[in-house]
Amino acid sequence: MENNKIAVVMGSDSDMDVMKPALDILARFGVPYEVRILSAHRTPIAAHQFAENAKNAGFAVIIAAAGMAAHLAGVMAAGSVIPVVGVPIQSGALSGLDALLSTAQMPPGIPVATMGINGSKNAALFAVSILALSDARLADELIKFRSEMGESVVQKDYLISKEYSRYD
Ligand code: RP5
Repeated sequence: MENNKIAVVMGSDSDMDVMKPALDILARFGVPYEVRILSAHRTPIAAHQFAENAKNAGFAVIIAAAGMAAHLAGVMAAGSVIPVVGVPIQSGALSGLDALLSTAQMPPGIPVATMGINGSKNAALFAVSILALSDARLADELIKFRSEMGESVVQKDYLISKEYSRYD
């Protein structure tokens, strides 16, 4: 089976708003994806089974988002050898620092590519860049995406500079 799908898993439906930018990016690049709520703590067996089956199910990358004591990305990485991209979610008393450290500080041997807090857009772009290694269309689309982003910054630079610069 061709592994061309992205799994977007999150610990709670309360993470969904933060994860929507990831889905927008995957849709923009025409990448198929499946969205699941799986919790390392509340549904640990389902989470582990998903990870174990991910490669056979045709997934190329798992994006895993969770807040607080965030172990979901680690569980995904423990259960599968496909790349796992972690998104620490800003929630609870520590506002995401807890999730950032829980997601990033994996023991040697079981890596998680950890994005910034709430970095769902970058997670999707990172996943697309992995797919683009063996997909020329996606590689071209990524170059186009960056070029458009650069052009929009040039445009903003021009407008902001014109409006706010003073030389007297
Ligand atoms: C984590 O706990 C989830 O990923 C979520 O970010 C956080 C809070 O979950 P809820 O209590 O809102 O379901 O497992």
